[in-house]
Amino acid sequence: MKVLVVVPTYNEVDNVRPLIREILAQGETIDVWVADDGSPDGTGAAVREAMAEFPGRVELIDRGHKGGRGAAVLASFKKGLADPHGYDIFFEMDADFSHHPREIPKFLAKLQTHDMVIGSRYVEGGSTSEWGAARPLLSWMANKYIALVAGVPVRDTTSGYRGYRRAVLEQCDFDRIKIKGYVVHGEMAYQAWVNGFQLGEVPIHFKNRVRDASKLTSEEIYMALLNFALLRFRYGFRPKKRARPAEVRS
Ligand SMILES: Nc1nc2c(ncn2[C@@H]2O[C@H](COP(=O)(O)OP(=O)(O)OP(=O)(O)O)[C@@H](O)[C@H]2O)c(=O)[nH]1
Ligand SMILES: [Mg+2]
Repeated sequence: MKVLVVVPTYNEVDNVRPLIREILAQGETIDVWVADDGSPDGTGAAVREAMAEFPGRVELIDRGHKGGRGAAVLASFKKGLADPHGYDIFFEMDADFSHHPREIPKFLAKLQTHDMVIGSRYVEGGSTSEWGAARPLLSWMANKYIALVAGVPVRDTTSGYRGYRRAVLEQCDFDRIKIKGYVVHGEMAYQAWVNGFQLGEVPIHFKNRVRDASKLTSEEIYMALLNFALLRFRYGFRPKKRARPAEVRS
């Protein structure tokens, strides 16, 4: 089973190499693509060093200018689907160790019976750390809101740590995803669900890096709330019928 882990980066020079090492240590059939938006801190150069350290297992997708996490990941998935390696499983995860690579085997186990697996802070065993009061509340409320207006049967729709079977991404209509902020995660999950795929969650520990303030603007928040409310009308209310996933060969 060939696995591709996509890591979006913007100014992650200190994290990216240690992260690549930890991801590759999770299995011999795992490759890593770093989708960097021309980070001024030299993240790209650090990735090139990792490419020399692990020949054939690491790629740099240099996108040149800052275009947002979501856009970088979607572009990498498109490229990954067309890649001759024929990847069976795709992951996305943050570069700042908020998402720890040691959780990857747990995702892979669940992907034996599910099409898309979300690393969840809000299922039993999941947790977060180092957060102030505002952000966990905002995140929790956002997830409750999404559950209410969109009805996707997962607890942590906004989590950016996830694994997809190839078929889920092949069916995904990337070009319909217009807003490239934090709603990308909700919209991808909605598309997977409406396309009839089996969604699952594994508990993760989300370790937040210490930062002064939330980078979300109020405009981004309003646009996200509106977009979630429209998902049902844009994509339909009910999942298509689809045969249950076959066991993936390992
Ligand atoms: N390619 C790309 N990656 C990005 C961009 N913005 C953020 N990222 C990456 O996306 C991931 C999540 O971004 P973070 O900055 O950690 O966002 P956050 O977790 O909400 O905020 P923090 O509290 O700062 O950690 C990290 O790996 C970032 O390097 C971007 O514009 N382009
Ligand atoms: Mg982060």
